[in-house]
Amino acid sequence: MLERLNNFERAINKKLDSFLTESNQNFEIFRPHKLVSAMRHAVFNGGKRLRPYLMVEIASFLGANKKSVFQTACALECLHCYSLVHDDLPAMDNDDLRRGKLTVHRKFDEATAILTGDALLTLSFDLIASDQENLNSDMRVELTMLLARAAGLGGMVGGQILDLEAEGRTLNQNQIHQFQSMKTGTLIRFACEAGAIIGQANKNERAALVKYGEIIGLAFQLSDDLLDVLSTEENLGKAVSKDHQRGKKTIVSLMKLESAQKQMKNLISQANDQLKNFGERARVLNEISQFIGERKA
Ligand code: GRG
Repeated sequence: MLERLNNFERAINKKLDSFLTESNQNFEIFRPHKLVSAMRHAVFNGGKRLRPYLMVEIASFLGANKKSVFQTACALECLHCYSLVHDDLPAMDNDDLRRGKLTVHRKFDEATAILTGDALLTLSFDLIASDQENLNSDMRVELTMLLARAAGLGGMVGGQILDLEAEGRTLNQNQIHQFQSMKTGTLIRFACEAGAIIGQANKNERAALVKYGEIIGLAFQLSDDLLDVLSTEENLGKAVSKDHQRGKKTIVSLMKLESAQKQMKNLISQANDQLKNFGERARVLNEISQFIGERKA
């Protein structure tokens, strides 16, 4: 799995590289060198590319040509990278390191980091809406709307503000699940749904893949919370124990470590249950859920 993810990383990086250049596109006036450098710093710093990988694998096991998914997959990765740049800002998590490298506001400055996030977010919508191999305009409109809903007010951005508001307050497991599925889960769910749309899944297949995405989104967040407690700065490439220090609410802060690890096993098995009707075709998705359950970084 790791080797395939690494191969995928090389392929998607090549495509991302083609979009993050200083050459103007139609209707643009000029691309400032500093902004392009900061965007490239935010994007090319060793991210796992898990969300685009999920999207491409789902669409391709459903029969789509992998190449026809790459631009939408890049759009999602640009949006994910924007969220990390803004999350690291002094007004939010105030982190110096991301993926073992200086965060954008530490390498450049705060204003540049804000604008880098803004430009990655708008580039994401540019990529998803503009012409793409084998994607008709109806598909592109649906993908654009779903990405906006996943990333915005009632999705990732909404989840982020609920998370900030939760610091130092007492929340139950359902409340934590709600903001975590908004903050982290929506982009993972989108990766799966977009793969289903591009692969022209039928109604039942699409529903199962969306459910799979929701469950692995929760598992991914739980693994992130577990790593914050169990891993080291060297392994993760960012500061650890930050959740506890800031009074952040996580499932791990509510229960014993062993219960959280048990919950992780349950989530992985529930995720895999969604794949039963796909048979051998979905084997790579079983491997992805396993990878999330056992990930070390
Ligand atoms: C600032 C609008 C705004 C939103 C921020 C994504 C997010 C919302 C906050 C990040 C906080 C965080 C660490 C959440 C845990 C899950 C997560 C998104 C981890 C990072 O994703 P990975 O591990 O990162 O896929 P790489 O570096 O591999 O791309």
